[in-house]
Amino acid sequence: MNAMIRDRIRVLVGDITTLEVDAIVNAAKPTLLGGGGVDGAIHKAAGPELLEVCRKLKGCPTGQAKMTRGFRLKATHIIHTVGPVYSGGESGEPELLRGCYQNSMTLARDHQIKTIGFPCISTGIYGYPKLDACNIAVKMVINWLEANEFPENVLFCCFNPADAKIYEAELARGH
Ligand code: AR6
Repeated sequence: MNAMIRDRIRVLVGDITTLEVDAIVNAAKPTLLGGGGVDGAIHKAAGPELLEVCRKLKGCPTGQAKMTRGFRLKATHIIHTVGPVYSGGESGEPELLRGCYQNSMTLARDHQIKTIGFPCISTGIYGYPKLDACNIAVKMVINWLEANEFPENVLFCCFNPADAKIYEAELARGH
């Protein structure tokens, strides 16, 4: 990875609902009707209008992504993507997780989003091993940024310092 690409990627520790960016990504469930983890936090912070709009989306298949406004969030948009439930890694989980990043980045590019913030999709309730998930996220994002002008910047918003260390180490490896 060259320095220009590395400059477009940041690793943060914090609550993704507080980010003032063009889009944050939600690690949602297929119904898109809210849940626990980051999904619950985003729905709580965005307010009840988000749930109303999500009902009209009629769900989202695993690995795909759909976009809404951010409502009461500081983020302008929310990209809702559904990560795979990890069940050993032999059931297409890597491809599906890659799809989450790819389809989120595609939506961001198509809406000329400058800055997008990702949580560590699937690595909480869905049980994806953190290092493997990080490897997929970082590789996909680097490849994307090498080929696309938008989004200009990508934030990996980790909920705790241990997760951020995994991302920093993976980025330092360069790919
Ligand atoms: N900001 C940033 N990251 C967060 C936050 C937050 N406010 N809260 C949690 N995380 P998870 P999944 C991190 O479980 O594994 C929901 O019920 C968390 O530490 O939220 O994709 C949905 O409705 C972890 O690193 O999502 C689905 O049913 C990461 O976010 C299911 O959980 C993802 O953890 C999705 O499971």
